[in-house]
Amino acid sequence: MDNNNKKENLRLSRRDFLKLTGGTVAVGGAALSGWGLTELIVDEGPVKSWHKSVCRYCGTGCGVMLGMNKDKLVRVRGDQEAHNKGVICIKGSMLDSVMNNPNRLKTPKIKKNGKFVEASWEEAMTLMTEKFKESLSQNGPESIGFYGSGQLLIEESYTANKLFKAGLRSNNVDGNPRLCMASAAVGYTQTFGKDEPPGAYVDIDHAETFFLIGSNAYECHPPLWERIMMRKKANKNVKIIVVDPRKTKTAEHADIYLPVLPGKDMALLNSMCCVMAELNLLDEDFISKYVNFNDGKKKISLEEYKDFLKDYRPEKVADELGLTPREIREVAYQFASSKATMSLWTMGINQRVQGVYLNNTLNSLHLITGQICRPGATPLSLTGQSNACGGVRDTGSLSHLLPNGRLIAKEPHRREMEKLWNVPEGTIAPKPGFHALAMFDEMVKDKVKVALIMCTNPAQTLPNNRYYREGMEKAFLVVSEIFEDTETAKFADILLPAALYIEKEGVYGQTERRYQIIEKLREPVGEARSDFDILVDFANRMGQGKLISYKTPTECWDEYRIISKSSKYDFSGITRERLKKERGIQWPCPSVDHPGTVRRYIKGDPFVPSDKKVYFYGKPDGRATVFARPYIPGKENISKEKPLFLTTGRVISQWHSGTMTYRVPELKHSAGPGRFVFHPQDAGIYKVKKGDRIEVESSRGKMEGIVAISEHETPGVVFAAFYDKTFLINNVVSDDYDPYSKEPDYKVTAINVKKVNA
Ligand SMILES: Nc1nc2c(c(=O)[nH]1)N[C@H]1C(S)=C(S)[C@@H](COP(=O)(O)OP(=O)(O)OC[C@H]3O[C@@H](n4cnc5c(=O)[nH]c(N)nc54)[C@H](O)[C@@H]3O)O[C@H]1N2
Ligand SMILES: Nc1nc2c(c(=O)[nH]1)N[C@H]1C(S)=C(S)[C@@H](COP(=O)(O)OP(=O)(O)OC[C@H]3O[C@@H](n4cnc5c(=O)[nH]c(N)nc54)[C@H](O)[C@@H]3O)O[C@H]1N2
Ligand code: SF4
Ligand SMILES: [Mo]
Repeated sequence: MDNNNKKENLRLSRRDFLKLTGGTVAVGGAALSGWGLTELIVDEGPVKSWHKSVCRYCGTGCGVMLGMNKDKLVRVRGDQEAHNKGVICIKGSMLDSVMNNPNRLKTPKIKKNGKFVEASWEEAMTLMTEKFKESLSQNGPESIGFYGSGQLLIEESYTANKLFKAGLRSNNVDGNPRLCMASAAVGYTQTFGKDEPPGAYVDIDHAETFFLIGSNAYECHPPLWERIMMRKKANKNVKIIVVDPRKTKTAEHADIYLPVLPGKDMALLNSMCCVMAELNLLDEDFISKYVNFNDGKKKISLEEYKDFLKDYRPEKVADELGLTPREIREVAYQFASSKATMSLWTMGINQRVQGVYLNNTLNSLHLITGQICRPGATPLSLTGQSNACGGVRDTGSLSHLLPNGRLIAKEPHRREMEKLWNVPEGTIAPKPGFHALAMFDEMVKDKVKVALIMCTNPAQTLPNNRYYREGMEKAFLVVSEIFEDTETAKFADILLPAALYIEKEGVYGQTERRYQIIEKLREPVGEARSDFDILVDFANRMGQGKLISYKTPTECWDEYRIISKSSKYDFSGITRERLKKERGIQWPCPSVDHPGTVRRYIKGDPFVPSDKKVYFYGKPDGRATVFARPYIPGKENISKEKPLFLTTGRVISQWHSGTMTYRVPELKHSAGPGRFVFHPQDAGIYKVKKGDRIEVESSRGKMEGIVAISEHETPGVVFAAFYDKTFLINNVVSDDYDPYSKEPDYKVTAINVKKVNA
């Protein structure tokens, strides 16, 4: 901990911080020194004790040191001994402000005649139980649902999943990772036979080419961006390629920037593969040993795959992409010929109607060039939420999944889980439940009648929002929240006050298969309870006390840890004791003396036979699959009537629906209110200027908002973030989704704009 205490005597008040930065976003990869600053700005009194923890927010999963003064969080700084080496971002550094907010929801509330009335836990839980029981007996298990979150702890998601699927016999368990990681998860599973990435963050320190596509890492994964910048500083051969319609802060630092038009990346990736084949840049040795080709229905040969690629010659697709053939060739050559290429992508790829195909093809680029299974050479899908990987993907808390990569639809998988959970054969229903959008759609259609919503704010974050709100209005909703004034809380029939972050204990799993623990450092505010305690109590009241027999997160972890033994996720060696001591451990980790696995599918991975260098053990023959995936234009395309693309996303200082970060004055000030952001050229064409009020119309509806202008945007593309609840951009965002992952496309909506007369 010595390292962590070095800077203790340097302090800056928040006011000083704002003065210094002019209130704007100050921190980012461009200013390497900026990171030091974030360690200094939090000062709420003397620290009595330091505790290692994990940041609450994003999938980077930064290790943080929390300075406590009795039960008050007074200081946050990056943990020098964690993978992020002390670097954290502006949101993480201000966690104390959220923890110390006085306006938390402190008691349960029940809606009576349209108004919330304070209630006891007993009253709230009794009513909740009655409603679920009534719906189950009158309308069956399809009429109830659980809508969870990649921000719940592993023990919480695991418990909800087990309770609903093996106890209440409803597979209607889904959550916000469906809006976020589903395409990456399905993409990995199809390519490698198993979800979760083969590589790790440490590959950043070895890569020579970074291929960032649909990722604004500068704003959304700042410490990883910082790490990329450090790598570039250390090695002059390092090249950064960024593919993004918007000239983001990430794109600004690229060596090669491809401003591709929204929605068309499939043509680009196939074109890159085509160039690689034409220029003999394929790694035929790697291919012959470890790769199969498939057209989606059957195995094909390498020659047939090459034939498929011929339609994507750069000259054929460049116009459609808004690029030149030369740019495509340059990027393909750089990707294939560099010593080690690492791809990083996020929502610009996952949240797309072709999200799974895009993920498949990104994996394929690595497989056909042999840019995989070596230090620095790997595909790495960056995770969004702090616990989307560990909490939801790994525990199988989505409507089609069971724990550790098992599928509801596969009978042997159901039988296995029934044995492990000690429930009679046939308990788990064979039909997958409703995915996120379908669950709310079925509320509109009155099929799903009662649901528990935990740690997520769908009334603000679902696309085509007005439609799904109809369902929230109709159904009986129990909402577990930390604040009362969220958009979703408005639709609650019962509001349950949830404990937040260090008011409870549990495990988070981030992007690189690393599990880390958050320990409880103070009591919940008011009468708030952890989501874990709420779920265990609910299970008992529903007569499922035998199934959910554990009482503490530790007991739950031990059950789940042992269950993992019979899967290729095996993390049975990651005990609570180790988590408390170590800075996270990467699975597979089959025994307590195992150090964890940094890179999968190569020597050192416990599942790779000792006589093999590379082995894709998710597949029966040990070979990964390269799919020939066509580019299919989406329905949301520009036309005379809708001449602009709307794309949506994030800014560095705000977290999703803003319920936490928009309450922190410095972060609110830094982001400003939600706006439609135009490129100056479009502002000229559409005759709008900063501050104008406009109406935006899409296929899903209309909304009004204020104009901002920025050189970071691209002509033809309007950007909007979704943190401001007074600017509900999801009212106009399309809810078209990928047919395989069911992940909605928040990135491509065709719109027209009209000035509103004052
Ligand atoms: N500051 C901050 N950080 C966060 C979060 C947050 O709320 N705030 N949330 C976390 C979560 S849950 C997530 S999922 C991640 C998201 O992290 P990112 O995916 O990096 O963030 P986004 O802003 O959603 O979108 C990324 C980029 O995709 C680009 N894009 C849009 N359309 C296309 C396209 O057709 N093709 C390509 N190639 N690119 C396109 C956008 O211009 C944008 O720059 O961030 C995590 N980190
Ligand atoms: N337009 C547009 N919309 C998007 C996206 C986009 O790119 N564009 N991205 C999508 C993606 S990738 C994501 S991940 C989603 C995120 O969407 P959401 O999950 O809906 O957004 P959050 O604001 O993270 O919601 C978390 C909620 O949980 C509450 N909360 C915090 N901690 C706790 C806790 O410990 N327990 C409980 N019970 N509650 C707690 C918070 O107050 C907040 O209301 O948004 C999606 N929506
Ligand atoms: S990058 Fe993500 S995990 Fe790290 S401090 Fe920022 S919000 Fe927290
Ligand atoms: Mo996300």
